[in-house]
Order: sequence, then structure tokens, then C-alpha cells
Amino acid sequence: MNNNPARTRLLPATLGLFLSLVVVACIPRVVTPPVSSPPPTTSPSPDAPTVTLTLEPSPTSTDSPYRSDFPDPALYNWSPVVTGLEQPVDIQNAGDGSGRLFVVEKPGRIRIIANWLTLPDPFLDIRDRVGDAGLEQGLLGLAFHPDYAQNGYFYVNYTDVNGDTVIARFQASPDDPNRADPQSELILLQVDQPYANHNGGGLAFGPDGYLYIGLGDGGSAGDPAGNAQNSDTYLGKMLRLDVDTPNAAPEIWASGLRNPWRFSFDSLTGDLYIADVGQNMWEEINFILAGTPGGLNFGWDLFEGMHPFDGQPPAGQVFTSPVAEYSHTEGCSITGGYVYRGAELPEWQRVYFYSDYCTGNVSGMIRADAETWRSTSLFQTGVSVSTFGMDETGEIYFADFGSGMILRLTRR
Ligand SMILES: [Ca+2]
Ligand SMILES: [Ca+2]
Repeated sequence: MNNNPARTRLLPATLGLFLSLVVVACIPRVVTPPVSSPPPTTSPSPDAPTVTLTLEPSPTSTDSPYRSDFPDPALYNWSPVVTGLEQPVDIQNAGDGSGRLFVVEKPGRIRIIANWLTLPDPFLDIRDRVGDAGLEQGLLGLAFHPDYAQNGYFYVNYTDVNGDTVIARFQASPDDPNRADPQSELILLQVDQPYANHNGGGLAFGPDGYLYIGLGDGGSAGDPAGNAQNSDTYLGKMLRLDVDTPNAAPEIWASGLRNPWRFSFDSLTGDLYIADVGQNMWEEINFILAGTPGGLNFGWDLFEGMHPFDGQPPAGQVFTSPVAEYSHTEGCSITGGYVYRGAELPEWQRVYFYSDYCTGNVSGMIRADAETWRSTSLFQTGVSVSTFGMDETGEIYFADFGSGMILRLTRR
């Protein structure tokens, strides 16, 4: 797979815990829009996606983005919070001061954890319109409007009974903060899915107030239709949507993605981390510094991770390479997480947590300096880590898909 040893130094999985995997991104890191981006159009429609090249707000933090090492993981536990949820795939908070966690169950419900207990009645139940036959199908993502406490709006990403992607808004009940009306659905976007897999599924509001939507390449294997590099489809893209303007069309924010399974914004800096699931050999993490214009191309399917995959890149086209990758000797399906920004474990500040669904290893990634990222395996959980989540105070959690358990990082 054309692994260039000058670019990466990969350690075999048998070396076990606590050995650093150092990945230095030497392929030119791109902070300008690709030269071959199509120009923005003035009449966006779902069939003619637009590419937006506006500048994001610059980060306001003066905190250093760098750190040189990790805390000793032996001093920490992942402590069970609740168990018994059904196929949890997302964990979110409403940002409304309630302290609740909202867990997305793949078959089509959202459950509430309050005071360390799962409430018996779901927050939302839309199993009647969710198709979840495939492993990668179902109710997949949730994001709360930044003004949720005032307007009660939240957004979901699911595959419907036809297997197609739906992005929809719902509203919490004005009478009961623990219930939302399934009939309040307002569909904002539908995207045809040619295959059952690679539906992406993540949602997150960016520091610009837009809703970001992660979509996979449509599925099968090897992106047979070339969707991720085709600017005429939303498949294989990161979209962003102005949800506060009625009938606004989504914009293509970034392209060249295979199946982004969990992306998140650093809650302090606004930096964006996108974990993209690999095909045959390489799992990857992409990083976009806050303030970077849209229009980046992350390479799939011309590249898998940092390695050529299928076809010759067009002359003049520039690609943004991942800041970290690992091979299928160490896992098989990345689960992206969050940069820790909580208060209880300040020694974990600036560490980005991620995992691998197949191995259950929870890893951390840090920026050692402007050019160097460092990753290390931290915890061997032995379970299927389907998603991470953060509560309102920035403490970090993950979900075990198999047992339906939610666990929280705590000091021993
Ligand atoms: Ca699909
Ligand atoms: Ca890539």
C-alpha cells in the first residue's frame, strides 16, 4: 500500500500499551482552498451543491495548543454510568444547564440519563420511520441547537425505511423537558443512499453557528461511483447548513471523505477533528484548524490515509492529509471522539480521545508542536466503542455498543 517509512513510523500492535505512535504529517498540509474547487453558485439546489470558501471566526483562546506527553492511564478508570441501553451510537448534552445526557439508540430512540439513571420513557421515539437493518443504518446522530434552552430545537441524522439519509429537526415539548413530539419533525435534507453502508451519521454545530453534517461515500467498497471526489453529490462530504434561515441549502464544506464516524469541534478552540473510517488498510484522523476556509479535500478515494488508493490525482489538485493514521494491524474501524476540556481531570486538557470499534482500544492524540502529532494507546476496554460524548461540564464518556453501557473517565 505504498507505505512511506519516511512519513510514518508505525509500531506493531504486539508492542502493546503506552508506546507512542508518532505520525508526522509531511505531505503538504493545506490551509488554502483547493485550486480546482468549483466556484460557488448563486442558486443552490439539492442537485447542485455549493462550495463555500468563507473564512471562519478565528479562535479566541490564548491557551497553547501543544503538550508533550500523556497522563499515566493506570491512574484512571472508565466507570460505568448506566447500562441496558439498546445499541447506543451517540451521546450528547443539550447545553441547557440541565446536566442531562442524551443517548441515541440506533433502532430509533433517544434516551435521557439524568442523575445517573436512564429515564424509562424515551425523549424521542421515531422507530416507525428509521430503517436500521444494516449495521451502519439507523438513528445515527444528534445535535442540539445552540439556543436549545430557548427554542427547544434539536437535529437528528438517520436512515429511513428506504435506507436513505434524512436530516431533520424536532422540537422538545413545551410542557415536558424530557419529551419531544415525534410529529414535530421538519425534514431539512434527504440524500439517496445507493448502498446500506457508509452513511456517516454525525452532526455538530460549529463555532460559526452552522450545523455540520458528515456523510459517507454512499457505500459498497472502494467508492465505486467516485462520489467522494464528485462535487455534484453530497455523498463523501462534510456539509454545513444554516438552520436559522428557512429553506437554506446545505453547502459542501469539505470533500474526499469515505465514512466519517464521528467528528467534533474542540469546545475551546473550534478546531475540527474528523475520524474517517478506512477501506483495506488505514484508519485516519483529519484536523482542521479553526479559521481555515472551507473547500478542503481529504483525498478519498485517491488516497486511503496517507497512501495512494485508486487512480491518479488530477494535476494541480491539492489534498489535506490526515494528522494521524493507524493500520489494520492495529484495528479496523476508527471511532472519533473529543478533545478533553473538562474541569475534573485538568491533566487531560488538550488530549483528543478516539477508539477503534474492533479492538476497543481507547487512544489519545496530542499536538507536540505545529508539525508533530503524537498518538498513544491508553486503555484496552475490550468492548465495542461506538461513540464518545461530553457532558455540559466537558467530562468525557463512551458507549459500549454491545452491552448498552455508558462509561465515564474518572480518576481511580
Ligand atoms: Ca450508504
Ligand atoms: Ca483521507
